Amino acid sequence: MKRILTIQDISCLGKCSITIALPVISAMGVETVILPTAVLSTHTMFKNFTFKDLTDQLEPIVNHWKSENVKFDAIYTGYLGSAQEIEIVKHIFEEFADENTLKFVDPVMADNGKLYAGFDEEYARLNAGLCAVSDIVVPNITEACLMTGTEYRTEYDEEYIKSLLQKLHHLGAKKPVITGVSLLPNKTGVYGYDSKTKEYFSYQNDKIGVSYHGTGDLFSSVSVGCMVQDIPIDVAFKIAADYTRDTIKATLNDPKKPWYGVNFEATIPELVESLQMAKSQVYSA
Ligand code: PXL
Repeated sequence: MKRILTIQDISCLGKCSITIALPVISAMGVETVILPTAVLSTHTMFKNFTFKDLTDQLEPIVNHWKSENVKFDAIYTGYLGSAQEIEIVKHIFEEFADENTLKFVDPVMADNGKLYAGFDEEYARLNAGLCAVSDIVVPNITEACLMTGTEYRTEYDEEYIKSLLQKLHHLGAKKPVITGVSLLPNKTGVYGYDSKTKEYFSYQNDKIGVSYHGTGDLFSSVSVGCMVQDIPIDVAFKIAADYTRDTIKATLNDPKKPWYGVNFEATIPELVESLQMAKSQVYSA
């Protein structure tokens, strides 16, 4: 069985970060080891959330794992609570990742042109340093702009996205992939660059026109859960994008939906089915 280490916060209520990564990646048949960066009562879109920083716990925890000789097939990072944690995560990459370990970085810090509560420009600069040592980095447009010092635009064309990807690549990212890219009025998806083949790739599907917290975490969890099982990157992103879209649709159909997250629990069977289908195609190819 493959094993992923995910490093992000526990938002006790809110359906994001570890409360998405753990159930989703486990349901995909992959062991999920967690390293919590902070414990919050809720995610930061609620008012009056509590925040317990766990920076001082990270090193003792990973040192214990080191003494147990634990290895990971992938390390997936999401919301990190402090600037210092970014530096510790870089050190964890050095200690635990070899050429077979996928380093998947989701530089969660901003959306819609704005940083999330608690983050500043310096944090964005340090996150750029983490992306530099990643294999795959999946910022949204806001995060890509912040890390590359580019002006954020709501109206853009393909050239703008390509130049963001090139800037991310120049930072050091091997495969930068920008999420939430909408090049046609009713479409949204991912646009990436593979520095090995020097090729761009994109996958667009229907735009639903509502945004929910946690959908980025859902997308990243599914993508890394597929990739670690040797599903080709383009298929992995398609499965993740389709699953995220279908989950938003299912949530919209629920009259009792919570405002703070999506009903991913209801669509896990569909995810497992598309994963099985992709695996049978990979293995029979
Ligand atoms: O879904 C990203 C995320 C993760 N963790 C915390 C957040 C957010 C987004 O708002 O607040 C604590």
